[in-house]
This record gives sequence, C-alpha cells and structure tokens, in this order.
Amino acid sequence: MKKIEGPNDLKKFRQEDLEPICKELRQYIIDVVSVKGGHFGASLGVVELTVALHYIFNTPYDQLVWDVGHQAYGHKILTGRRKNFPTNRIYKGISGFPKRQESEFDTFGVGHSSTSISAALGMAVASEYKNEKDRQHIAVIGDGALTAGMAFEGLNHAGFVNSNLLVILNDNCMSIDPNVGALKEYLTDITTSHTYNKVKDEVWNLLGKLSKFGKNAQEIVSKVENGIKGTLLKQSNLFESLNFRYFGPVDGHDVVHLSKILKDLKDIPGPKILHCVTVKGKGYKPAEIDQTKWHAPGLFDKITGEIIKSVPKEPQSPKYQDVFGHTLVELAEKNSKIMGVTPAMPSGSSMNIMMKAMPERAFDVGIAEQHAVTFSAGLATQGLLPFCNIYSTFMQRAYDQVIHDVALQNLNVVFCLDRGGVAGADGPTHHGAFDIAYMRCVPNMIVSAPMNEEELRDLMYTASQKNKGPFAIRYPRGQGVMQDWKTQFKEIPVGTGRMLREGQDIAILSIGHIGNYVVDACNELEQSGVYPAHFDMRFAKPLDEKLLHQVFSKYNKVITIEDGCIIGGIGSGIVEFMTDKGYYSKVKRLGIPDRFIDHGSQLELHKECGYDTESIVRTVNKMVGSRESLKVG
Ligand SMILES: Cc1ncc(C[n+]2csc(CCOP(=O)(O)OP(=O)(O)O)c2C)c(N)n1
Repeated sequence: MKKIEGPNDLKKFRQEDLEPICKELRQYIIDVVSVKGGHFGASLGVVELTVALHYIFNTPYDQLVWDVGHQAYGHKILTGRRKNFPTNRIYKGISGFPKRQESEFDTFGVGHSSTSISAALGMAVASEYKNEKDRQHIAVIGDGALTAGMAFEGLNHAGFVNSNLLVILNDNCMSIDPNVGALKEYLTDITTSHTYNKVKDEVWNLLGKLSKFGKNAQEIVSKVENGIKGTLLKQSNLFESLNFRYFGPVDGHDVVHLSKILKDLKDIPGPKILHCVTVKGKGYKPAEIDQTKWHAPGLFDKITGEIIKSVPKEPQSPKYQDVFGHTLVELAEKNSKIMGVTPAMPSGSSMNIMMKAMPERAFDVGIAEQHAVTFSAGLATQGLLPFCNIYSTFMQRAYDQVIHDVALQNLNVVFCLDRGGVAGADGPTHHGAFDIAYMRCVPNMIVSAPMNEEELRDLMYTASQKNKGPFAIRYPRGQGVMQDWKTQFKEIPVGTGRMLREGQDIAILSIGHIGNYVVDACNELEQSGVYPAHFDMRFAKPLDEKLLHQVFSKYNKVITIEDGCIIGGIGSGIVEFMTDKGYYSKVKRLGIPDRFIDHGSQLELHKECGYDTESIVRTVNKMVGSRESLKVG
C-alpha cells in the first residue's frame, strides 16, 4: 500500500492483489484510529468498496460522492493522504470528512447525511449539459442515510431525468444505532428473499458475460430486466419502480467480485442502484459485535480491543446529554403527556435512556430531522408535550418545520438542541454555531441555554409547564460542571437572567455553559484589581429587560459572550435593546466570527474565536485599560 499515492498507482495492481491491499488498508485505519480517534466502524465496512471504486473508476474525473463522509477514511488514504492521515480531525490537520478544499478527489463537502444522491445527480446533469458523455457519477449512501427525505427527493428526480448516475447502497442495517423504519425492513426483505436471490443469480451470470457483448450490453440488460419484472411481477422493487435499474444484493466485502460488477455497470447508462450488503466494523471483531459503541469509539488498544478511558483523579461532572436523558425520564414519570423524539441519535443525545425506560413514549424516527419536528408538532396538537432532541447543527435542516409547523401555530414543543456551540473534532459541518441566531428571530419561540446541569434541569422543568409554546434549550457537547447534579426542580421565570457577581468596571453578559469561562476570568481579573460584574442571561429570547436596564444604567462598558455566531446572536439582541432604549455603552460582542471555523478541540476553537478564559481576560483588560493591557500592547 505504501506504493499507492493515488488511484493511478492502485490501477497498476492485478485483480488478485486487491485483497491484500484491502487487508493493509484496513489495518492502517485500525492503527491510526486506535491512537488518534475518529469514526471507525463505517470506514472498515467500506474498505473493499473503496478499493474497488478507485480501481475501476477514473477518479477524480469520474465523480465519487460519499454520503455523510464518516466512512471515507479509506478513500482519503488511497487518494494521496496516507501520510497525513494521522493528523485526521486534529487542529490544523486533515478533516474527518471529505472536503473540496482538501483534495480534488473530494468532489463534495459532506458531514450531514443524505446529500449524496442530489449532489451526484447535479454533477451528472452538468456533465450531460457539457457533453461529457463518458463521465461517471457515483453516490455511496448508507441504509441509514437513505431514510432521510432528501435521499428520496434525489431518487425521485434522478429516476425522472435519466442521467448517468450510479447509487451504491451500502446496507449494513446500521445507522449509528440500529437502523429503524419500514425501509430497513424492506431492504432486509429483498436481501433475504429466496425468489429474488434466485433471479439475482441469473442476472449476475448474464452480467458476467456482459463485457463480451460490448454494444449489445444495453439490449441484454433490458432482456434481463424484463426477466426480473416478469418473475417478480408481484414482488415489485421499490427502486425499479422509481425508474432505477436495481442490481444486487451483492457481498460488499468481495473486492474482486465488486470490481467486476462495477466494471460492467460502467457500460449501463441511466440511473442504477447497486445494493451492497456489508458489515459495519468489518475485520475488527469488537467493532463487528458492538457496532454502535464502535461507530466512534475514541482511543483504544488495538490488540485487546479495550477502549481507553482516562481515569480522572477526581469525580467527574456528567455530560449534558446524560443530564438531559435522565431528567427527561424523571419529568416524564410525573407528566404522562411528555414524549421523546430523536432523529437517529438515540445514543448521541441520550434519548436511549427514555427509549429503554418508556419504549412506547420515545421514538427514533430515522435520519429525518424535518419529520421529527413536524411529527412533534402533530403530537402537540393532540395535547401531548414532545421533547424533540436534535443536534443544533442538524436542526438547520428542519428550519421551515420549526417556523411553519410549530412556531406559527404556537404549539407546545420543546426543542433540546444538543451540541450547541463549537462541536470540536467533527469541524464546521457539525458546529452548532447558528441556533441562537436562527431561533431568536422566530416569533413565539423561547430561546434558552443553561450554564450548568442544574439550569438544564430547571429549564427542562420550566418548559414542561403548561402552555409555554415552542421552547428551545441549547447546551454544548461534553461535560457540565456539577458533580451533584440531581437538584430539585425549580421553575425559572421565562426571560429572566441572574447576577452571578457584582462589579465596578465592566459588565459581562454570558449565555450558556461558556459562562463558566467568565467565572474563571473574573476570578483571575480580581487578582489584578479589575472587578467585572457577571450576568448569566439564561434566555436569548425573551431577553431580561429589567436586568438589561440595570446593566446599561450602571455600566458604560459591556461584553457579551456566547458559544455561537456573533451575527444575530444574543450579543446582537443586547445591542438591539441598547439602541432601542436609547442607551449608549461601549459593547464588545464575543462569539463565533463570521466565517466557518475548522476542526480542533473545543478549547482550541474557543481560543481561536477569542472567547476562552484567557481571551476574556485580555478583552476585559483592553476595555478597562488596565496596566496589564498596556503592557501587552
Ligand atoms: C442530517 C444528519 N443527521 C444526523 C447525522 C448523524 N449521523 C452521522 S452518521 C449517521 C448514521 C449513518 O448511517 P448510514 O448512512 O447507514 O452509514 P453507516 O454509518 O452505517 O455506514 C448519523 C445518524 C448526520 N450526519 N446528518
């Protein structure tokens, strides 16, 4: 594999060399991910597919689009990034997802799911328009990603325009958690159906001979098709009915067979789908057995398969997601109207706690954020109270549903937005940068963020009270700050903040967990004789106007800070208040600047954006004009 700097080098090998190459590639992924972290099972599951695709197709001229992109490590390694692969997901290193700026082989930037068919179809239509008839377009999509509406929108369009598109369905029966839904049942059905498989074998026998027929290939394929249609008249194929030619199911781990099939499919024009059956985590036993855990396991001992958890000396605070999961069950035990909804993130959001405790009241609806929101709206019309948990970044997809289906009808839906703020190593596709801004401008919407576990519980409790309307609670990835977090529930009056520290020189207004940096910064500043006041706003909407009147009456220097985009965020809201009410103070807004922030640890990115503890101290010093800041410059 060391000789492979790109697909052209791969093409020099004989077919019999492909298996050993797959073995080496798989081992390299295991070697690196075990010590550097990242997504794991998905890339192992497509090693053979990746090798076969680059072996047969003329990438990057032929355009290969990976869906989600968490499975594209093999692709990165084979396309010139083998040496850089150990920097995967590390600050300033290569991205964990395909990225156009990174390589010409990364034809489309991904991270969010279910975009591949639409993107590849766009490319196919463009090729047709430019008369590039020899160009191939391939979308590789998982059975999980296929559950999203957008994937169907793509299929629907592709079957109609008849462009040259190959969809490869990587069917491993898994999303991050086990895949759910009727489509999954259907795929299992066609994979295991005896009639279907018998006919399939006949098709493959014929296809095996295809290359020999050259120009007549098309004719043969239609004969075969008619054969299938005749035999399976009653058992119609979903993809066939959408005007795709369906091939498969095939063993996605037989690299030689896959290469032969892909070669034959090159000669078949129009939309076609190849159904590959694979095993997520293939080739690494622990990952094959517990596929959810090994989706992104963190560091591990590759020999023993033990996941390495650093054992901290002191007891740790819980993750916000777990506080959410346990608190939801606690609330639901007391309030029979509460329901749980997650679009394919039971483990990631800890909704699995409620799904286990109350299976009839908590739903994984598949990778379907739009549906999750409108489904929640439907529940709410019937007097139920859904807690719809969606990562901040994925909620972007359901924005119209939030406005049109929930807010406009002022329905009681609680949106718990996990991973609000910079997400870390997943990078710009996953940062929860925009939710405060995009929620704040929606009428009827309450927008809140807790600074710690107790506030998260109290906000959830508050949101569960009667007729609050749409209520968003956003919290970050990772741990909170309280070890004893199972506090008594208290209702927080909507639109009220709290003063955490009185001060003299300047006021700092924070929202959310990031307020803990401010606490540290204020402690440090106090040592040098600077006394900022600190307010935890709790609500970005409605803003605590009483509190803001006090702030702007007393302080002519104000800093706002949020782990979210500066444009349109709470800082903007506070400045709007200031101008509307005729105050004038010098205000510095800290938050994510108006650009996309790459990947790195959360702390590295907070630093880069200028709102880690150190940066807050620096900003305060600069604004109050302390000697410290004069010294610095
Ligand atoms: C819009 C969106 N929602 C949720 C996710 C989180 N997510 C990442 S991978 C994944 C599962 C994908 O399953 P599948 O497509 O079958 O690929 P596999 O991991 O099984 O290879 C999910 C839900 C996402 N990336 N994008």
